[in-house]
Amino acid sequence: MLFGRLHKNPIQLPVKPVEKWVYTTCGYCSTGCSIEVGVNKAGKAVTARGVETADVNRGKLCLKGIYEFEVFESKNRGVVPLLRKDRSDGFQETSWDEALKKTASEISRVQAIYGRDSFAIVSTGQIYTEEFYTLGKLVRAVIGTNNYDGNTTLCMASAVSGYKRSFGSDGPPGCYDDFEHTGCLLAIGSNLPEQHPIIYYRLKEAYDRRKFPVIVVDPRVTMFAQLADIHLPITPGTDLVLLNAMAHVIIKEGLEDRNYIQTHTNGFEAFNALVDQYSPEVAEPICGISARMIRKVARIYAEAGAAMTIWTMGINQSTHGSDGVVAINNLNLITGNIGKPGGTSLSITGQCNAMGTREFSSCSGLPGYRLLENAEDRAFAADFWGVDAQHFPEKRGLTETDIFPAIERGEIKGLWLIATNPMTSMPNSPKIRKLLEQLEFLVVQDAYADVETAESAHVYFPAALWGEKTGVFTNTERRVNIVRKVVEPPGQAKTDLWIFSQLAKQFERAKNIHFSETPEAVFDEIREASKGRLCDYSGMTHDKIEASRGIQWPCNASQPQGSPRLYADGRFQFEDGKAKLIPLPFVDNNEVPDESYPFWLNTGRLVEHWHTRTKTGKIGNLNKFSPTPFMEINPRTAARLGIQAMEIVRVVSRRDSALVLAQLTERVAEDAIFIPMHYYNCVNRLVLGLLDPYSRQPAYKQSAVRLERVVDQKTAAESILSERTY
Ligand SMILES: Nc1nc2c(c(=O)[nH]1)N[C@H]1C(S)=C(S)[C@@H](COP(=O)(O)OP(=O)(O)OC[C@H]3O[C@@H](n4cnc5c(=O)[nH]c(N)nc54)[C@H](O)[C@@H]3O)O[C@H]1N2
Ligand SMILES: Nc1nc2c(c(=O)[nH]1)N[C@H]1C(S)=C(S)[C@@H](COP(=O)(O)OP(=O)(O)OC[C@H]3O[C@@H](n4cnc5c(=O)[nH]c(N)nc54)[C@H](O)[C@@H]3O)O[C@H]1N2
Ligand code: SF4
Ligand SMILES: [Mo]
Repeated sequence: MLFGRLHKNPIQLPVKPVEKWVYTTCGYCSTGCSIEVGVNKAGKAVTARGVETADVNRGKLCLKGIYEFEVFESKNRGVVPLLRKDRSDGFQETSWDEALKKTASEISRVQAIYGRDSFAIVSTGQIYTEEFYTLGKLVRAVIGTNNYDGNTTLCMASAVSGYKRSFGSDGPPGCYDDFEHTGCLLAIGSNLPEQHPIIYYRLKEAYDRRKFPVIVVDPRVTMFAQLADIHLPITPGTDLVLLNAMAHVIIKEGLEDRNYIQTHTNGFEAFNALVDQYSPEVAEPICGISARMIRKVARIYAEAGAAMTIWTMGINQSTHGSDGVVAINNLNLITGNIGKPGGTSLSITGQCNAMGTREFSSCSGLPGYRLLENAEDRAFAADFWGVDAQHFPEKRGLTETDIFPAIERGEIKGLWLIATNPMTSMPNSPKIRKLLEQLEFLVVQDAYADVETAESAHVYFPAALWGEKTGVFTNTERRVNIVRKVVEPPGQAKTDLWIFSQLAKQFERAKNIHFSETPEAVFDEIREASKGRLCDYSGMTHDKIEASRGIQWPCNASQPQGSPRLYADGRFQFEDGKAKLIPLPFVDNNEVPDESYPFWLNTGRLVEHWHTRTKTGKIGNLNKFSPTPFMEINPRTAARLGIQAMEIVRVVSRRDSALVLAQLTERVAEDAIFIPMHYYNCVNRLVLGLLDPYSRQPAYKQSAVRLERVVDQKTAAESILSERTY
């Protein structure tokens, strides 16, 4: 039963004549559903279905996956490379050769004048792993800038940082099968039914069979909260205090797993001394959850036999994002819940291939979870690529969120954006536009020519999209799955892989470095580079992946079918094999509501839309559900302020203001509003986006705003409609 309905009424696509079914993996979220796209005699994608034999989705798809084949026909795709001398000129169509030459010469020019790190690159979590690997080689071995990052800093950086601090390496240890074995599921800041509908379906299947407590921690009464056994409507930004208090109760009541702590962890004494200060009575006024309830959930968790925690952006996008992840790991380490069936810390990943970029893009290091900080790792990559190890920096450069301030300071003069749209997704968006305009050279590589960033670009590279090329994605549970090419890219659009390998040819210093040009050949390099690493792909091939409907790494000679879990033997990635228990004092540094800005502004997602809507905004079957920016507001708050349902309201923060429709709903508390992130020139005008000190991820979920009624509704409506409404 999905979403609590007794009789499901699944979406039925009209039956169309299909010549062949092509196996792919969904290119939206990181659930990793297998899709077969039906192609007709004319080579056109006409329908789609979930793959019954795929363990992840077992024939199911959410509405984004069902309609994904419609992206091939969506409007405003980039079909020809574009070039302009300066921003006052219009774009001219150009050849690939010219566009690549111009880009390479501008990169070289900027680096020659201002130094090699003055050219920055920001990529994505949404291209294939083969493409990431090739980009990494181009950046680290050829271009040489250290200011190279991905939009994953906006997304999974806190999870990565937290895993590294606790376990010595990135890599989610659990899997979806853990739902089948768990005795308790704690979900923090994750709206699974809307954002990962098919992971939710897997959870619900297990839950319906075996009823176990599901506890949801979210300030908002999400669909997940409504379906939970216990909902903890936490005060925004205080999850760390709740987690410390749960550990406090567990240790005070002797419910911890002493044996596991002694054998597999370091740091218990200092950790215990810290959580000792966080009694449920101390926590109650900070996180707004009663001491009685904190004791109750701590006991349920510790006594469950096997218990697991999942989390997403409610934890990661916070000033204590990385600490929140470490606190979740602490909780699971003291209860012996890592690497065992049903006992795990499973971050629910965001984008379809946010995992692949972490593994092989060399964004924050070198391929295969290797580190720039480690001489042996640098030597390996140098040897593998045929460059001098001296060429590599000895520590990682700036993250995306530090690259923009560096543009403002004049340290970065050129930028290459690949499959990401910071004009809509970064906090403080009006400032982002100014900074893009300040660059001497901006190149935008995107599947859509109408992406907002292209307005400020000097060069635009039209990219092939999901399903117009072959390659692999890694999902939330470390499962590598393949997307086969379904249709040809439109016009002159080229795969990201082609663009990277052709751009490499423009540089003299790439002459002696080999760039493989087919996804299969790149995959072979990845297999080789990953041998013996935690993210070992050496036992996989494209065909084997398709036949298995995805394989979970590590996959090698001793684990040829892959590995469902990490750390089952309790050996972690630190030198001595032990995990770390880390004391985490709570620092309250958020922007919080006050007299002038009395409401919490919470932001996030809707099931029907994908991020900045470059894709879903153009698919009628998705966009029709919410074509216009809106906020969720509590009906009592609305009544108090005289706001009617569907009235346009001005939301004002210390940064800027935005116009939204009012949707009256009990999903939000009386002192909070929620605005989806999907609309251009909307919520990210308002968000402060303080950064987590470890991960540099922005706190998108906590800002303070006030609400102003708008007298002239007609002009306000025109203003909203003048924005990108698609
Ligand atoms: N339909 C759809 N699905 C998607 C995406 C999409 O754009 N559309 N994007 C994908 C990506 S990249 C990501 S990262 C994931 C995100 O997936 P989720 O993180 O599940 O989605 P969000 O809506 O960003 O935020 C989740 C919840 O965090 C809660 N929250 C806010 N503040 C706090 C807090 O202080 N504490 C706690 N505990 N919770 C808080 C919010 O109320 C919200 O319900 O979704 C992926 N799936
Ligand atoms: N207020 C607020 N802001 C947020 C968030 C939030 O919760 N609240 N969440 C943050 C998070 S978790 C994320 S992940 C970011 C996402 O932010 P972005 O990455 O900026 O958003 P997308 O719309 O996914 O941008 C992807 C771009 O890649 C293009 N594209 C798609 N496929 C391909 C391809 O194969 N090749 C190329 N070259 N281009 C392609 C698309 O057209 C699109 O322009 O937003 C962040 N911003
Ligand atoms: S749950 Fe995620 S991966 Fe599965 S069909 Fe929906 S968007 Fe695609
Ligand atoms: Mo994300």
